[in-house]
Amino acid sequence: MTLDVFSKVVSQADARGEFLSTEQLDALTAVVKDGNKRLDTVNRITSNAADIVTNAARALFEEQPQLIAPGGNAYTNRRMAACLRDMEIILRYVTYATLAGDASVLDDRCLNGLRETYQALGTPGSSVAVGVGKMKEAAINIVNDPSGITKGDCSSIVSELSGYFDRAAAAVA
Ligand code: PEB
Repeated sequence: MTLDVFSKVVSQADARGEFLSTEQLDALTAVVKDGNKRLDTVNRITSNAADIVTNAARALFEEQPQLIAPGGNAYTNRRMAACLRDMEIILRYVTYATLAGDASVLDDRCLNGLRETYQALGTPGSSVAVGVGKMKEAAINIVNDPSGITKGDCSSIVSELSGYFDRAAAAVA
């Protein structure tokens, strides 16, 4: 089930027939207090998505030139386009999970069955994972850029964000 951090806590508490605990309420309070950091993070990645995808793909092909050589998994415009599109889809779901504060949308709508899809296609999931790692580095740099934004501690949202990229990479590696 696709949930955000609030509905997730509600559904867990309801499953046990319990009120929300103090710890849960404290954690949700922190999410609300840091809401602007979350929205800024999503906004920055979203506005730079095309660059993040293109640069990550370029770096991947530099490291693994066999992918774009004749017979490679990203050889021909059709496969190259499919590859860039896949990276963009994964990045898009990472932004959704970051907004929701919960990985379920990423898991349910993107990662579920993706490894098997790549196996069936003969697409190297480990290479996709490397591409995802490169998008992660780029996204973190963009999010941490101190220019033009209120200064503050972004370590918590950045570590959450990294977790979603790691999850995507692990799902296909
Ligand atoms: C997943 N990717 C491909 C296909 C699907 C996905 C379902 C088959 C159908 C098609 O070609 O469009 N679709 C994609 C996704 C979701 C979805 C993530 C989630 C909701 O619905 N080739 C490489 C790189 C890698 C790559 C390693 C990093 O060399 C990807 C990019 N994906 C790639 C390629 C194909 C593909 C399809 C090349 C085409 C494979 C082929 O037809 O030979």
